[in-house]
Amino acid sequence: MKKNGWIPTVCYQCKAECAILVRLEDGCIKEIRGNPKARGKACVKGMAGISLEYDKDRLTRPLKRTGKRGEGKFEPISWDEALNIITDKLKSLKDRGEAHKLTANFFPHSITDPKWRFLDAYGGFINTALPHCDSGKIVACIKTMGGVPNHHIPPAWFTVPKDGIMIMSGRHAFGGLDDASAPGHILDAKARGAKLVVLDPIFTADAAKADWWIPIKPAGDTAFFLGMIQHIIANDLYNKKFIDKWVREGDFNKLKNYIEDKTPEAMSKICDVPAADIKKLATECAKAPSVGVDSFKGIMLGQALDFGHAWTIFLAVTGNIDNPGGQPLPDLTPMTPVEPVPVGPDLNELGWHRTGKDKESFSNYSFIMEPTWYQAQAIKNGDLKVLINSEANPALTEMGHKEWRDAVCMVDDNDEYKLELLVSYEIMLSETSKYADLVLPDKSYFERWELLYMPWWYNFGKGVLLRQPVVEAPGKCRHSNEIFIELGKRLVPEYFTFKDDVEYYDIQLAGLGLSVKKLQDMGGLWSPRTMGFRKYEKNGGFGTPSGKLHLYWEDLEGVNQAMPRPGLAPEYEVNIDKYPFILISYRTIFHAGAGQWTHNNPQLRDTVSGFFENPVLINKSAATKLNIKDGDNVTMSSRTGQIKCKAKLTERIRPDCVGLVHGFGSTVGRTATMGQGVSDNILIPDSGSTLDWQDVVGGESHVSTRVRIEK
Ligand SMILES: Nc1nc2c(c(=O)[nH]1)N[C@H]1C(S)=C(S)[C@@H](COP(=O)(O)OP(=O)(O)OC[C@H]3O[C@@H](n4cnc5c(=O)[nH]c(N)nc54)[C@H](O)[C@@H]3O)O[C@H]1N2
Ligand SMILES: Nc1nc2c(c(=O)[nH]1)N[C@H]1C(S)=C(S)[C@@H](COP(=O)(O)OP(=O)(O)OC[C@H]3O[C@@H](n4cnc5c(=O)[nH]c(N)nc54)[C@H](O)[C@@H]3O)O[C@H]1N2
Ligand code: SF4
Ligand SMILES: [Mo]
Repeated sequence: MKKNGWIPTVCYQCKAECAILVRLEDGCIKEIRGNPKARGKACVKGMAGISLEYDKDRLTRPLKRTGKRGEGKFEPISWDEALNIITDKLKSLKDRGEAHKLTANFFPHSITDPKWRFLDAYGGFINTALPHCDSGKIVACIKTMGGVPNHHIPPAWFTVPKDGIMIMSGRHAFGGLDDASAPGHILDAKARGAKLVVLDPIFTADAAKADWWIPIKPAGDTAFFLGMIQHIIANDLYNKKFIDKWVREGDFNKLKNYIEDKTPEAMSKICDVPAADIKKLATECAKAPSVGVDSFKGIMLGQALDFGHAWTIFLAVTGNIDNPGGQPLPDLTPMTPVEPVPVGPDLNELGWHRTGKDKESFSNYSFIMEPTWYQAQAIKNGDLKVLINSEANPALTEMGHKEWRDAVCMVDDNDEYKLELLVSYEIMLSETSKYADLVLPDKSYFERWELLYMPWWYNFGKGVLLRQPVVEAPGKCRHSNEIFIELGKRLVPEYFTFKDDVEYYDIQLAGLGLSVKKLQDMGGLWSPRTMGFRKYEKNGGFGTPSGKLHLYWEDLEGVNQAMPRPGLAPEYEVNIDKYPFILISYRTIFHAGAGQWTHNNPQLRDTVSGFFENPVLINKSAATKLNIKDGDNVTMSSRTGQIKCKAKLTERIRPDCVGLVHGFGSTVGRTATMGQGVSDNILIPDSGSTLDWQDVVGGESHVSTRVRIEK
């Protein structure tokens, strides 16, 4: 390991995973910046990674619970003892024919992440954070364009031509970074003569840079896009050549019939944007050389799947699929399979851990991985027996976290926990680890090997990035991948014949003529550096069954979703008098998720240069009516909970909305508990216990909930 100089690796202060350079002095990290070779930039969190690495709260040895779940009392144990406990439990689970009752929460850094391999080989169930973000778009991408399941492929803003249009619809790209270089690319495109349009109930940093801010009503985005599509079709502004060649026969006519009455005037009533504005943007988009639409969390409460559908139709009628400045389709890096390739369990047969009255209708959606909050239901039902948590914080991160906490503490008639084993892999203790039977100390992203080759690496199209150790791990930390490989060797050895993680990656890289060592020598990055636009032309069509775009989803006729529905989510239509405001939770550039990592970071939690607390944003006119002044203490209640916080009056939010930064409220960690702030998730209802309708719209209500504010 080098002791001095700049080393290329990959940041993991948030899920964007940007390419960075780390400067070492005598083996100590002194500076972090973006890796220019990968067009990388480091944001404020990325640069503050030094404080994470040397945090006094870092875990350094395995811990075993001594008190009750939730008390957070532990004693140190050896790795051997910890691994024996896990192996014994997993052996007995498999012997009972219940291997699929193991779930692992983790963030897959690649689709053949060793953790995922273990789950497939053992027969367990993966649960990732991914569906929270944009499952509506993922499913739509598969259904309409036959795209590969993909977390998020933002338009490649660095390819936007002059006069191209960039639309942010429920996307806060300057705060919820998907790549720290994206804001710079957006501004560069603007400087080239492209236009930025932001649809957001809050005047965000993006809105401040925009040519046009449209303060849309929350969940109005589907209606807004349908209004634009109607205008484009009714006025013959659509891309006829593209549609004739690439849309499945009959679909465009079905769309034409369906869209006839979705006029900008009609849609305006739903989304609260003047019809003239809908028409203006529609006309501009039809004429522009390219239009890219980025949307993410903001569309998740509205009928997320309906929005995703409207989004793909809009791209199709304007001819903006897989073109520069439009929506790229993924291009998978051809990694070599590691034989024998394990086949995961058939969850349709064994049963997803879905519960509730809409369990059956979920099969319609072909691809939505189970969000964390369903774990609570699965534990109650006896469908989840062992949970291994890593790189996630379900006790805090989600609405429904209270149900999750109750469920993991639930006992059966013999006074045994219904969830038989809960293991949490951590860098530092978290809200979740307080409930764990075993807490395992992970290596930080500065201390471990990892191969990243998912197709959404925004900056260079397909490629491979290497995360490599730049410093030694403290104490007895071991990376979760090493441990899952070890568990694999113990439980399903036929799939784990390679020596370790590095040898596993070497096999995967062989087909590209690479190895970990070679990649290291090349500066940690391999990429042909092409986005590979209009791949459907070369590949003879799209990945759909017909090879054409499917605008009409006949398989969802039964649930009335063959075409996107413009209506607002049911949550908006009830309890308006009692809860007059819509709560919007959003991100700040200083913090990531509800994780310990940034909230416990003194640089990011600093009162002057960081983000210390999360007051509720209220529009001045609305606050005046309630006699609330700037800085007043207020209570905010929803039908599921109540919080107390400070009020911050501003003009920068719609008067019918209030805003709260997501991710606060941790009760562990020296710095995390010093700062102030409240968790938005106390207020947000979850579908497991409160919102019956959510399963059938494919959305999740992180973004907005009805609330009341009182002084
Ligand atoms: N700094 C930071 N960066 C992150 C993360 C982080 O935690 N911190 N997390 C990463 C992850 S996992 C994700 S999923 C992404 C999320 O990235 P984003 O989705 O861009 O993040 P949010 O800030 O939650 O953005 C939601 C935006 O939508 C707006 N909004 C809310 N409701 C509506 C609506 O109905 N319509 C419209 N048009 N707008 C609406 C909000 O005001 C807010 O500006 O960020 C990633 N990057
Ligand atoms: N109200 C509301 N709720 C939301 C959202 C929202 O916008 N509003 N956003 C949702 C979204 S899009 C997502 S993706 C989820 C994310 O939710 P989670 O997937 O739970 O992610 P985080 O909250 O960031 O928690 C990550 C955890 O991993 C730990 N960690 C960090 N680095 C490492 C590491 O190297 N190894 C290990 N073992 N652990 C590590 C952190 O300390 C932290 O405890 O939250 C969802 N919840
Ligand atoms: S956006 Fe910032 S914190 Fe997230 S990976 Fe990139 S540099 Fe790191
Ligand atoms: Mo996310």
